[in-house]
Amino acid sequence: MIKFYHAPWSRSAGVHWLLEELGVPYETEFVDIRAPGGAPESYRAIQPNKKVPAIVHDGTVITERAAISIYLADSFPQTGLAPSIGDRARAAWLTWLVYSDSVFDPVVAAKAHGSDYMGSGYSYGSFGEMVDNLDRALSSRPYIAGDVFSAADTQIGSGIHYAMEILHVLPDRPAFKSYMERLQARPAFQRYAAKDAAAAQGT
Ligand SMILES: N[C@@H](CCC(=O)N[C@@H](CS)C(=O)NCC(=O)O)C(=O)O
Repeated sequence: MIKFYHAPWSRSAGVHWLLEELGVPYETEFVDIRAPGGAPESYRAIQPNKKVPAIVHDGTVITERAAISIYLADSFPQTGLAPSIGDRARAAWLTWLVYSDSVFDPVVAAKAHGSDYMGSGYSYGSFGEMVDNLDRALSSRPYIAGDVFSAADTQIGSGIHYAMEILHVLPDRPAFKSYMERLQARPAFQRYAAKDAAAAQGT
């Protein structure tokens, strides 16, 4: 059984969407990250920084979005959301899946808070470099890692969705808009979004 530690409208969105894409049973445990003082101290036993998401799969804890996404997609190979080990397609898949947290997210967060690349002492590049990299990739193929939808799309797609719709920091490039239209048409995207909206409204 999978237990999913989650907060609606947060960085756990991509994993929530991935769970819906996988179509496997999971149980959601809501974590109140917005409470004064953050999530309860007891949650540190699951996620050492008290952040969402986290997963417990048959007693095994896994944290960090990229790691969770790789773990889940590899654990359910029949869903086709990960190229198999040994397949060269895994190179682009892993690259984008990790880029999402190591470059895209910090660059977007810095932009939303009014700063940009602060020099080579930081591991992520500039906002402009990131946007152009993403634009080149999404202008050349339907999905971020190639011709097939995968767990790299739930990672980067959930980030683009948040950056465009909520933070309004990503430019309205045609490649971003058509990519998001493709992703938002997916029944699993619509299911996770509806569940998050209901949870956020306490219904
Ligand atoms: N590095 C973590 C970051 C997750 C993260 O930033 N989660 C936010 C949700 S938007 C959180 O739980 N924040 C609560 C807090 O910092 O107290 C991951 O990729 O899983």
